[in-house]
Amino acid sequence: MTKKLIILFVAAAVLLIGGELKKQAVASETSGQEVFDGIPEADGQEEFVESITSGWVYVASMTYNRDKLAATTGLDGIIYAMGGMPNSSYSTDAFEAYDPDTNTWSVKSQMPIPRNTLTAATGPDGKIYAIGGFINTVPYGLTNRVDVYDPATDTWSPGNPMPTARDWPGAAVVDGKIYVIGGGRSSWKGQRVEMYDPQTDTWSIKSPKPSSRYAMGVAVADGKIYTIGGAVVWSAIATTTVEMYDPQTDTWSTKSPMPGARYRLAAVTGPDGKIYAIGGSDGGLLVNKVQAYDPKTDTWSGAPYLPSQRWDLAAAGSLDGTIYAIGGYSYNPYGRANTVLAYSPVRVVSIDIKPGSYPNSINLGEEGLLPVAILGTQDFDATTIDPDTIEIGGVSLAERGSRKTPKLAYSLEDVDSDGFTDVIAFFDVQMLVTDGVLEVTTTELELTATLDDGTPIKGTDSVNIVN
Ligand SMILES: [Ca+2]
Ligand SMILES: [Ca+2]
Repeated sequence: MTKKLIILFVAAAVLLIGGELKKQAVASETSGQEVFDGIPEADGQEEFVESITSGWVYVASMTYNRDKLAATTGLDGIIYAMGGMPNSSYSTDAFEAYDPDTNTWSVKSQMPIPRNTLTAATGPDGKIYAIGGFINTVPYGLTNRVDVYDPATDTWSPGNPMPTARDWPGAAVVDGKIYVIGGGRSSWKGQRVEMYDPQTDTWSIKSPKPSSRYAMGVAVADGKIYTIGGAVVWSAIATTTVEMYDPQTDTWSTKSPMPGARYRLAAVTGPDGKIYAIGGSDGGLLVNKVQAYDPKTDTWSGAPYLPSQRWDLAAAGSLDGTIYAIGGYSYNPYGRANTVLAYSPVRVVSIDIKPGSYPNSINLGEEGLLPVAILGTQDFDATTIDPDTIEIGGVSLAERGSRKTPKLAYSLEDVDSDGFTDVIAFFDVQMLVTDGVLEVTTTELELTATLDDGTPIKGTDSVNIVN
């Protein structure tokens, strides 16, 4: 990926939009809700940020514009977006579902009560939990309310409320339990961890988070919960803090800080196991920053930036590994957004089924191995592919050698003589047929694998089934 250094002249940006922002801040204050919601004065300093050429694309927009919403992915891969604010004074009960396969949003039964700065989680039963937040109507204020949506019936029912009323919390699900972390408007609430067990319909209080924060990014990787950034409670002072919660031991530990403080951001785990921290504010200005945290190495790396600044957004991932930045308050177009951006951390590479020949004819009855070349290029070192992870439709590499000491069937060679080493992977044709990957109607195969550094790759090529 090409790295490009862009220089943001923040002072100029403030001159262009400062007037609008001040208006926004005043409106928020007069609503009586978000006394810290005004965007702090910029310091006028130039800021230098490193950005990677954007890999984000706009997908279908929601029906309703809003910020301070929540989103979660259902067990069936449908992404649900709920609540938030369509303007600076009121909340919305809007509830919409996105199907990544068809790239369509559909409006579902509205939430029982409009609210914003809530959080959301998907239970092990496939139900969608809308948790906490702020209600602008009656009963006004922070809420401990939990509403439960059943996708099977498109209906809401009241859930067991959480012990502590909080806005701006984060939620995560591990082993079928829902953890609600931080938020609220007092120091102890910002450290609060409460766990809901849907099986017993009970809440329990867990070890407090070391630092008190709200408006963090929260995501799960490998059974641990990561809380990223956020602000010191009731201060709007953004932080770089990363703290990890281990539900098995009920303990917290501090991890490598995010490069640059941010709050009112969103976080979601990608198919590469990295947690993407998206947008938010550095405490002075909205940012379009996206950075990736690798829990395996406790390190941060760059990721494609959003096309424009955005905060109070929601994020969710689809089953195919695409991550989505949903709604929020955006600089372009300016205001509360219904727009949705998608990014796939999966790297697309070139493959050649039956290297050097075409049209890649396969007889479904043939015994033997199907060779597939994964082609190296100047930008892609094919020798960094982990052979254990190479698959087509869930079928791994064939094995060769003795039964006692089988080896995965692959070789390294420059099959297309372009000077870059390629991986030739061999698959058992009958295994592909048995597993339903190869059928009479198959016209294309997709190969997937993972590089040594965890980056997922995929490539597709056509096949011609002959009988
Ligand atoms: Ca070929
Ligand atoms: Ca080559």
